[in-house]
Amino acid sequence: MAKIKNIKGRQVFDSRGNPTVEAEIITDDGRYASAIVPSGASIGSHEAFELRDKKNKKYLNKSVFTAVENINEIISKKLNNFHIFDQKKIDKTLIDLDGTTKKNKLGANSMLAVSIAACKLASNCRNISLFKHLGGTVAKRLPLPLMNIINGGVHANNSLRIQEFMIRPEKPKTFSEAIRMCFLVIQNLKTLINSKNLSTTVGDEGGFAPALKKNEEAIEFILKSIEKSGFKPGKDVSICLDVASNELYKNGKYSVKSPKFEDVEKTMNYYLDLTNKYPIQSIEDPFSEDDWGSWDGFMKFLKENNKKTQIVGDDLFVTNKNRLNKGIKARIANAILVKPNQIGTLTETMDVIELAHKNGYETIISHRSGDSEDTFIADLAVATNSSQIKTGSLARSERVAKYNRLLRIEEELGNSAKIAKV
Ligand code: 2PG
Ligand code: MG
Repeated sequence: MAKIKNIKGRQVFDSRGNPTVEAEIITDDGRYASAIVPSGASIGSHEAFELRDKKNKKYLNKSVFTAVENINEIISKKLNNFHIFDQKKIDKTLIDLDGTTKKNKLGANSMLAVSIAACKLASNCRNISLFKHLGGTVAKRLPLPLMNIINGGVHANNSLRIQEFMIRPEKPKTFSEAIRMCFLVIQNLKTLINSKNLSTTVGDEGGFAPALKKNEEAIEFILKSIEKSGFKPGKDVSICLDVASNELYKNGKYSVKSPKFEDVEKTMNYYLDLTNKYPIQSIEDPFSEDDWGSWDGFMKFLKENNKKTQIVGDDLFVTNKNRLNKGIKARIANAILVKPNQIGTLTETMDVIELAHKNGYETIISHRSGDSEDTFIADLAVATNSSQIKTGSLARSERVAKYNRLLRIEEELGNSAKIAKV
């Protein structure tokens, strides 16, 4: 069985041009694999720690040389000779080596790069696809894409309050059909935005970032594009939002509708108005990470109003099993966004997904707004039978790479490929 011979860390760059960590592992029989970790802009305060060099002026304090050194000097020595198939042992050793709850010592960026590279290398050694290595023979279901086609909030240079305006194809027969549907909507959206003399340059996640002010304007644009593509809004293609409301929260109030802060009741009513008026089927982070009372109230409020909206916890749960466990008991959401770098190892990520599925939660595997050519999350989505993947628009290679990987997976699965339903 192949053993780890060497682990090498290096600083590379992400899609925003910021430094990030890459780890490369080599086995004693000469095989190797590498992984690059992503980085967020709207970061939950309960996320695992991302280690950056606070005193490196040459890189505006954004370099990751300490995290790289942790890989080369500490992790590499500790994991030397470990069996490459022993993912759980590798991850547990990383966790113990760090010894802190938030991975403050080694940095979640150094740990995750190694954890994912190990998984990739194990699949190389078995000569099977990553999704099969990780998910076994039952991994046959492609996720529905949640495509972020208009960018706002901290991901764009416009005044849109809501961070992500997404589309989700409903009941496509195949993944390639789902992508074709998104492609059409995006092309029509581009024409429509152009026709209003607005810019079609894109934001951090590849969605357009026109200088719109009101959330409703963005939604109307998307609605028209869905119709222009020959689809029925809500039936063929629905609209999904990531409010990322941590960024819009101050002293118990929210500025979701406009820059003016409003109380929770008004904010809830605003969401209800939006879902009544538009085919919105999913809302992520409608309330801030520690405002659990509002999340709880919102779930009850939606039930009273007969709404079956998917309510997704991102900054709320931060891919953390303890927070998800509490959330399940408190019934404050029905879906979780899964970002491996929020927690720092693959094993912990898999555990969170398992817990979510056991409790009837939908899982949405997600990129970060600063991402890379690494396509690991595409395989992860199939391996874990997750119903959705959120990885930006059909633009910017770091986003498209994940969709292209899923197209290849669908092809590899051939007749046995299925697509998720929600
Ligand atoms: C989010 C993510 C990804 P960021 O809020 O869901 O879209 O953004 O990586 O900036 O946290
Ligand atoms: Mg989010």
